[in-house]
Amino acid sequence: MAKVLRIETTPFEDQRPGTSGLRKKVPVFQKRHYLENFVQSIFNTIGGLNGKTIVVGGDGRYYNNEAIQTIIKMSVANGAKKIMVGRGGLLSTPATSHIIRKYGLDGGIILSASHNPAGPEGDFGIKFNTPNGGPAPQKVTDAIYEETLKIDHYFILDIEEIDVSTLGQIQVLDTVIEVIDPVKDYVDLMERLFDFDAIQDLLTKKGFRMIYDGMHAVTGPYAREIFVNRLRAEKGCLYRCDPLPDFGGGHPDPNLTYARELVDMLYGDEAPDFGAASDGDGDRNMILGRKFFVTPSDSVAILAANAHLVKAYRDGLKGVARSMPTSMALDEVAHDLGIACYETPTGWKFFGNLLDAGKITICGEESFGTGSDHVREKDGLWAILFWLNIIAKRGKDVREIVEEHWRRYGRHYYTRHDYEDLDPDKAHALMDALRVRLRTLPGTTIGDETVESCDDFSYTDPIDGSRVEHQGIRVFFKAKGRVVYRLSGTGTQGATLRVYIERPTRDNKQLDQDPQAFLASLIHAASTLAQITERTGRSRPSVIT
Ligand code: VG1
Ligand code: CO
Repeated sequence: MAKVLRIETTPFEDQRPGTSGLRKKVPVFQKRHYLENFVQSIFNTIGGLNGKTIVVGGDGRYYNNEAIQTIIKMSVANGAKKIMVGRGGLLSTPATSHIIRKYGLDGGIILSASHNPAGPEGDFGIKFNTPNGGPAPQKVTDAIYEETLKIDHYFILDIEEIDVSTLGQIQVLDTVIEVIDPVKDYVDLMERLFDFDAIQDLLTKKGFRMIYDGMHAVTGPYAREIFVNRLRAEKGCLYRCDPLPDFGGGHPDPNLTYARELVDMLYGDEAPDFGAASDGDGDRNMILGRKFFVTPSDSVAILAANAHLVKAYRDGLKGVARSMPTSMALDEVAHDLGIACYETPTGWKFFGNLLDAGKITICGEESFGTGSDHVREKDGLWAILFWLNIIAKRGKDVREIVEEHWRRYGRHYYTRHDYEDLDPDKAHALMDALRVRLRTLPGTTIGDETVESCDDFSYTDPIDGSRVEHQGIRVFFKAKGRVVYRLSGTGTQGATLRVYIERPTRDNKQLDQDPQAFLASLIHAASTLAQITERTGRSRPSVIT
């Protein structure tokens, strides 16, 4: 007979959630009481779990199974009415968001460190989503953190492993544990949003060839159901679609650096027409055409401009939003459509209120994240289906669609330079030094670039009035162009400095340049202004996207 145990514990000082939940190395999560303290702190913050229903699932990475068992046992011990679990402990981030909304749950726990590498020495993460299906807003994550600093006990069940490999319900004490199909509800939703007949036509009849890279992460089974079972594409379109606990040793981040094999296929001889990838937990996407890469900032703008072609959005968009460092390509489209474009801090949690209030329909981030009001997370496969839907309706290829867009709205050249694994003290000192100089920077000239204005981005949520500060330093240049500096809030090792560089042009003769070359003088100004080499010892970024 299962018995509820009350376990005495002491707080950990380092459980403050970052941009997207709590992320740490696996050995940190394996410390005695570490995961339990955080989970109990979530439960305490939402007023206990008594009589409530939540969902739990993860991206299948190393330690997923152990964590799922712990969370189930703690949910029962805390008196949950029901806990839904993705079969095998798997659920993509957007699918979890959908499940919370569809079944009107009290929340959900997502186990993932997204695109960070996995394995015994890799990363693990945990995130709480609220009843709207979205990541907990700042005031909730702050409250969870406060709770972790005072926690002195938690509840857990003394019971053997619970089988989560077969669909069905089991009753333990007052709680129903229901193992659900992680794929079906989500794919049904996609089928309602998009024109599957038109996409099937594209994928089967017209000799169009696509390839989808699951990066050995959570989306493999979703992609198989969508592309092969429902859309009848050939099985060969699925690449790395079997989830592995270490993601095959890879870094499941869909970008030009970490999805190298896919990029090589799309740039090789006999390249397919369309290539796409998603990240560890299925919320990011990368879109490629034949010998062509679509920047995420362009992608969200193009989806917005073509949304009327898609079933779910044919009546128009209420508004759009982008994170502050995302390029202003989306603003051009919003302007043209006569709708609002909101600028939020980095992190999906800031879109939640705007979506809930019906202010926006589509939103996105430069970090390969795009989504809409269909869920409250960014959604990789959704973005990919959206692109396929547009291609099917317009009968043009990726390159043509993007180039036409540039001719109409101008092109926003864009790049992000990341300096990873920096000494945190040095990285903070660099940001502090910039902050101190904010008043004196305007007028400064570096090479061809002169600073016009600059600020430290703060944001007041238009719906609930909550305010956050220090969300990144923005520097605007006289010759149109912008550089943004911020420190990452998702890493687990050292600090990562992100430098975002953007310059728009409406000159039709300038549309086919290499972004690094086009942006060279701004890139130079960006690194000189912040004294990146002197302060970090790095002469070049570790990753360029
Ligand atoms: C990064 C991205 C941000 C994204 C976040 C979570 O955060 O820049 O845009 O929302 O990751 O994405 P940061 O703080 O490291 O810059 V995911 O797919 O890791 O949940
Ligand atoms: Co992710």
